[in-house]
Amino acid sequence: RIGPTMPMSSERASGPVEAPDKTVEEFVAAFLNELNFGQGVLLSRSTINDQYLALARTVRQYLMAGWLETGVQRRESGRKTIGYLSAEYLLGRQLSNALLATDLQDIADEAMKQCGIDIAALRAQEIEPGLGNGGLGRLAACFVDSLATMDVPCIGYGIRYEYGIFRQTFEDNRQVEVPDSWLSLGSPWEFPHPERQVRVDFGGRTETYTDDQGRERSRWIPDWNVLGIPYHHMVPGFRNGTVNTLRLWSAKATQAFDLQIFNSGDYAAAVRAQTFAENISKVLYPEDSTPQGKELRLQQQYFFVACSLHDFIQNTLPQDFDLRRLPERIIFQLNDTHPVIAIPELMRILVDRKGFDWDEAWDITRQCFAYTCHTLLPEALEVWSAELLGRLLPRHLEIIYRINKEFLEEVRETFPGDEMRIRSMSIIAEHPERSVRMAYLATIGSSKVNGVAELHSQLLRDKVLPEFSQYWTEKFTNVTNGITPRRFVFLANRRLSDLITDKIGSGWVTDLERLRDLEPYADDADFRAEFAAVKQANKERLFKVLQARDGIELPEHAMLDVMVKRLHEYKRQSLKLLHIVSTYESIISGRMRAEDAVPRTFVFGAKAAPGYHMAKETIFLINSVAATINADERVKDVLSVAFPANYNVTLAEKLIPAADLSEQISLAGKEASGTGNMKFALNGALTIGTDDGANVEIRQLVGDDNFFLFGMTEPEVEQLRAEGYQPTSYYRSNDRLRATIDLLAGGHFTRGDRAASAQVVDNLLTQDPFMALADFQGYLDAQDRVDAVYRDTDAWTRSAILNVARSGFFSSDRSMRDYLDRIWNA
Ligand code: Z2T
Repeated sequence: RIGPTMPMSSERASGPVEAPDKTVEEFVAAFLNELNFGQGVLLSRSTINDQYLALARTVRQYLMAGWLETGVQRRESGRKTIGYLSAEYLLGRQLSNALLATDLQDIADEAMKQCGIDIAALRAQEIEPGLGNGGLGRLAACFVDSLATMDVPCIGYGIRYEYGIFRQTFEDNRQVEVPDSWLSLGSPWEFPHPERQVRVDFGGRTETYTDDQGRERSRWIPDWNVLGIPYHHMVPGFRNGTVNTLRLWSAKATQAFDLQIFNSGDYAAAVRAQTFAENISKVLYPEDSTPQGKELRLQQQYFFVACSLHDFIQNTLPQDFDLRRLPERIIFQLNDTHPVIAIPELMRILVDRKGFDWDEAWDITRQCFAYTCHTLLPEALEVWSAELLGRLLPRHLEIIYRINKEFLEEVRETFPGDEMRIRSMSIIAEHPERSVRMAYLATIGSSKVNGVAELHSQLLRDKVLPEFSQYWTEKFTNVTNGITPRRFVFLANRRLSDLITDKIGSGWVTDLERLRDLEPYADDADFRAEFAAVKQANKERLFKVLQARDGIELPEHAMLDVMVKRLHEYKRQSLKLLHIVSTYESIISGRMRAEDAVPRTFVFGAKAAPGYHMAKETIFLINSVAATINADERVKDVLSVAFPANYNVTLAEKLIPAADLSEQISLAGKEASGTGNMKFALNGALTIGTDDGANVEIRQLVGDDNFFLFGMTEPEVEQLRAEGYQPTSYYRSNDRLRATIDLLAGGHFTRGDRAASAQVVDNLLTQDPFMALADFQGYLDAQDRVDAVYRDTDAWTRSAILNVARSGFFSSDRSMRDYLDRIWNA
């Protein structure tokens, strides 16, 4: 068919907003209309990208009425809104999710077929918005999905980075980063609203003055500013008509800013100044959980927080709203400390701009915030130097000092003379330089503080914020993370979804605990066969993807053993590598016959922060080991190692449903929660894991028989550390470990170049900060247990089914219920 076709009827354009009918005919008509009138091309002349954009805009039409209607309802109802403040949203592709939410998948398939288009090619055209690093950003995306599905009012606030997380490529086995220009081919999912721009001030100084009532007050005289332009994204609920909003801010130079320099005649400087302002939302910082303390990052944080607070107070509340009642209308959830500058910002708005007394403003402010901590690593706790904060946000620093002074006075009343305690609770650290501890500010300025898994919340209370948890026992709580079953089961694993729905109906998609009803089928041989066939089909689908995407060829029948997550020493990809090399060494040394090994395919997916040297060396070594093993005839089809580049949400959706074994092997006490672990369990992989993060809860739920536990517990880690950990003693006393490390160190995987593997190996032997060597033997033993169960196909499949049936708890819908009940009072 060749367009153009009739435009949409004119009644529709002027009457209430209506979606096209959910028929193939109307879908085709709307699509051609978008192609012709939106994209300005004929079908016969259109590129795949034209077609993708037109399809996206067509699906958008089906969401529009719900979006506008949700907006009206939200304004009229006066219900409390969740303002989710997050510097990251790792959304994944939008097209498939929107088709799923609107239940248009089959109609769109058929409509495209009628236009002679392969819809799969259009889906593949979308560059996923990678506006996050990993777990924290993906969690934010799952949470907004759940809130829309539960019809809870939520605005997700964040930053519209022009470049998201870098695209990873490999050159000579080393990671090379390529900028992710996700907007370059058009961005059909966003709605720019330049008319709703917000001005954000920076720099300058403060001065004191006396107000009309004779009170001493402070005012901020900033010296530069930028504009924030909001871009709205739809967040569709699952087939419920609700569409919430994600509001991402983009920085633009203000006219005042460039004109000033422009008038001085220096045109080049004026243009430079513009770039300077627009740099603020240019690029996502690629460090997962180890912030770099860069000035631009603080600018990003304040930029999006200032825009968001202003937006909510000025544009979302009714005119003349009494701000004393603000806590009835909003709760700002702080996704880690990245948005914590919102606390002094709200104080500034209330005190400096709205004329509130300090005490009343403070009372309001604390009720409007709740803080989620996502880490235990001391190096990941954000601290800003007072010098930098004072230079960029002088009034905010002043406010922070006052918050601190009044808080410490209060503590002094409870604990007179306990100056040690006072110092340890101060927001301000004095060494090595005067600085602001953002987690303390967050804790003091929030009504609730939560960790992200039971163990993590416990350690947060006991180890990270012990004085605070004693002082405010009620303030601390846990909400275990979750994942959206829509994207990570229903969308990613259609085959499994159909099998489940066939047995227990489709209610599980929005009520995941219903998966319990699958338990009896674990003992049903026919069901097990079907379940195993689904897994096999998912593997074949994955292998096709890896073949097309990376040219990787994998054997059809091998256990698929997967470790996908950011590259971090605490996550211990190096321990996984030791296991692989050890198995390989056993075979090539003749200690084990290849025929006796359970065939395994190991898959890694991991990005390293560009400045994280040891992580990049580990990537190099994994790639080197992979190349050597894959080329070695002695282990052909018994051991294979694949490391597809650029692991992201899109690849996760293919990889996770295909996995047999999920690797969750962090050193106990280091992984706050993990969420990949939940995705694997819900897709029928068994976990080999330590007693860490949400692994603890997964094991409790699925049962010890269906989980391969190994390694030290957190108290054992502490004890070993206290005794003085010596990795070489493990190397000396364990023959397997020694043979493994010697093979790695001897240049076998690096064409005889011993130096090439030396950094990772020496780090393990001399520092081993995350005690991989101490857990090595336990890990191998657990892997032997994995092999034994895997040989018994029925036993394995039975366990896999039970993992699915018992993991309903890990729905992010449940996480949202918990936040609503325990934190938001909404
Ligand atoms: C992050 O992804 C996580 C924690 C951070 O601490 C920062 C980032 Cl970017 C500051 C991860 C945790 O490592 C992971 O255990 C957890 O599951 C995830 O956040 C979501 O809570």
